[in-house]
Amino acid sequence: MKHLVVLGGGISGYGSAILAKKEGFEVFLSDRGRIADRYKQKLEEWEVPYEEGAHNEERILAADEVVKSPGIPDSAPIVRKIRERGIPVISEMEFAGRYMGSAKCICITGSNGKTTTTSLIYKILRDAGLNVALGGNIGESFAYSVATGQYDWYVLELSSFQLDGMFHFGAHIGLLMNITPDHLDRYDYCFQNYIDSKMRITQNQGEADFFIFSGDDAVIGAELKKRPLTSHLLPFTAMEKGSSEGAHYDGSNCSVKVGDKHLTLDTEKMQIKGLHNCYNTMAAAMAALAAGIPAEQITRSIYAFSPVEHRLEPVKEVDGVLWINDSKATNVDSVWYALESMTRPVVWIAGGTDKGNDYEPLKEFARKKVHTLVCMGLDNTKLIQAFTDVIPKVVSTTSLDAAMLAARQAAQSGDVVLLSPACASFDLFKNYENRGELFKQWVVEHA
Ligand code: UMA
Ligand code: ADP
Repeated sequence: MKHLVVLGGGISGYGSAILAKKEGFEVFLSDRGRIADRYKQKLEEWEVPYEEGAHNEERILAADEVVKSPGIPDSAPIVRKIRERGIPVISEMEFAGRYMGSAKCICITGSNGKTTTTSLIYKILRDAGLNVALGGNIGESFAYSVATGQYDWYVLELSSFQLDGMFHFGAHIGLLMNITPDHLDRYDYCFQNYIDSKMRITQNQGEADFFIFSGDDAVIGAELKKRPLTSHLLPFTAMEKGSSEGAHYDGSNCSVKVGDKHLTLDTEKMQIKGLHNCYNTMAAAMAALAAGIPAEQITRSIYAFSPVEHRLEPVKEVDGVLWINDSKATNVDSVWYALESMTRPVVWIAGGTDKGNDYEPLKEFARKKVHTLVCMGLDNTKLIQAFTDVIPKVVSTTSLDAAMLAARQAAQSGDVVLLSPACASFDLFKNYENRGELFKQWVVEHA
């Protein structure tokens, strides 16, 4: 019997362990930290042996293969030792992909826009009555869905960490939204390493497969020149209208064409706003056309799709001031698109744990659209330095309460108060969800 070790007992690890058990492996799960009670309960139900609090090297190094959770870096000592022994290390996607039968995968990656595009594609397929599961970097794990259900389609959001351990797995429909620097700490601070990881979305794709990508992204354009692809290429653009197939946004409508099927979307009728959401929608529409969904059904689902929580989510309009929660904007690029989409004067709440941000690209929109910047973080020095001569009023605060009071005081009727931090949340909050939830709660209770 093949001996499989699963490293990490989070959502990815427990799903992989259960799938391995179901497929008849002798499986052992090891977590260096604590495993949540709900996952332990599942492991016990499925009679999967596990350990927590340490990695038992002897037991782990006896594995034939290791499935590594995406959050565990290659630099972790245990991973180095596994590799030194020549034991293959794969990702949950690679593992689960072996057991999904004849199901087809739509896989979405990119630095920004993954969750929005994944959720939209999932909605379109589900509305159309397809037998579809959602997974990957969102919701339940892919492995758990493969172990416990039988689906015809999987819509999978893939992080670069999940792509890294993929070797034979191929997406029938692969989407690459954009590539901007992120997670560089996991890629030896080398942008090209991160780019190479993202480009793995195209691996193992053949003539029957589709590759949907941003035709406006210079990084992707340069990569495509380096590698000839045999899949059906479908770019989405807002700049120049390129090939006859693909999608184009002309400032008011999105026209989408895949083979002989096409549709046109009126962006006024869409609930998700801004240029970035036009990109996301064009990509999703092409994926759905490639999956064989009729154009009218796609259009209907798109118009009915509302923003995913914490992504430019309108919370409430109070005394003419609209409060918007964009807590998931944890990098400069996502804030660029948030500011781009603003049509009213802005009070901007930003700050948190800096990820080595360069704020230069935001200055033009900040100058034109923002009258007050409320910095919300333990160390606001960098934001204050960047925007003092750009935005008329810059206020420094070190708590959510103080930031919200300052924003309320600064906002005039007709304004927007936008939480779009450009930073991670860990200085003041548990995570970006916690930051967004507290923001919304404050608006409801005090705005
Ligand atoms: N651990 C060890 N040994 C180590 C280091 C960690 O055992 O040396 C253990 C930890 O104690 C912990 C477990 O590994 O219990 C955590 O594994 P994990 O960080 O991979 O977390 P999971 O709960 O399994 O969730 C992962 C993804 N997390 C990360 O990539 C950080 C989830 O993405 C994903 O949804 C899930 O697998 C299912 O595939 C989350 C995420 O933050 C949403 N993703 C990043 C992002 O979106 O920016 C990439
Ligand atoms: P991801 O899953 O890749 O983090 P999300 O859909 O969760 O992407 O969006 C994360 C942040 O990026 C949000 O602030 C959102 O408004 C912004 N965003 C969404 N789509 C795009 C895009 N195509 N390009 C740039 N920013 C985007």
